[in-house]
Amino acid sequence: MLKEKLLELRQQALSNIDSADELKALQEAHVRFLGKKGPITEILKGMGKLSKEERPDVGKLANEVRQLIAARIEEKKTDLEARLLDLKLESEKLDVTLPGRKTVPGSHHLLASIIREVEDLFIGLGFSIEEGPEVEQDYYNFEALNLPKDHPARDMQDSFYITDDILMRTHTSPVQARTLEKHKGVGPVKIICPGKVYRRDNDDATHSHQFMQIEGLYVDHKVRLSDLKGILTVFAKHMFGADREIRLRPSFFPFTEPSVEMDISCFKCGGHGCNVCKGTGWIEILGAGMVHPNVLRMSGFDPSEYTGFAFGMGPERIAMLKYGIEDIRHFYTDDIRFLKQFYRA
Ligand code: 2NL
Repeated sequence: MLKEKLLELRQQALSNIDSADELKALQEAHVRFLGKKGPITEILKGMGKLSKEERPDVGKLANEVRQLIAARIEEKKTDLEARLLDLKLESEKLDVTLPGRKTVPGSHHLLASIIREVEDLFIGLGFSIEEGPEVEQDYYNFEALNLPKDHPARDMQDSFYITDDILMRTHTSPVQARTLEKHKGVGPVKIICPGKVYRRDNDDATHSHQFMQIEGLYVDHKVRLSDLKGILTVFAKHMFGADREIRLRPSFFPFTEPSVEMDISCFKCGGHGCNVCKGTGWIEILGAGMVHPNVLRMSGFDPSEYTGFAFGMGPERIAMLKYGIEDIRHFYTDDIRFLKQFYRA
């Protein structure tokens, strides 16, 4: 009886093990046939109840069956593990001969490149770069620049106000006023101030409520309008070609006296008249002038000892002219197809 049962168990166990295709099934077979509560353990435990004649035969067979099952499980386990490893190796195979994925190198934004170009030129001319806060006091943005409260020129530079006295700067001039103040009446001050500025404007092809400005300031003994003209000529040739000529037209800014507007000879037609210069041969590039004595005085400089020139330009305008861009919003809407055209190494 027991011998037949053991042979049957052996049969069951071996076919169970043979058909196992997961390690988990093997573990289950181990518990089921060889576990503490399994049938073979039960039989071995009940040996005492057997007759003396039966005992050795049944005991021997039970042990043999147990060892056979254990050995077969071990064998199958080694087998399965090898097969699983093969599958894993196959699925994780790497073809090291495949060509690599190309990384797309980034680049500066066109405006950043223009600003860098202007900075590099002026650093070469002995200027240094100054930066300052975009959230600014009314005093530095307007008062210190000869734009007292209720001055009509404030209308052209309506801003975003944080409080009655704090606003988003409408130009980078407050950085220059702050720098002058820091020098405590002792020149020279020779700086370039690039940065973001804000105006309460409705965005369209030529207006943006946020845009860039680059201003320059040179204050020293005996700085003259002819110095301004010389520096601006160098600038025009550097940015728009060695053949450029400049002309200054009288203008008005509250913080300079006299004030001028600078044109360059058209880089497309050379001055004969075309669509870029609207037939005039000249293109307006920037505003400038001799620093107003009131501005010098308010920032701690004695206008009888010091004079200076200042200029301000919009890098968007320079980029639009240089590359024929018709809409200022292209700079700020991050369309990669636009930006990509100006990638530089
Ligand atoms: C323009 C004109 C200009 C200035 C900016 C300036 C700054 C100080 C003193 C005097 Cl601290 N002037 N800046 C002067 C003239 C013109 O900008 O049309 N910019 C886009």
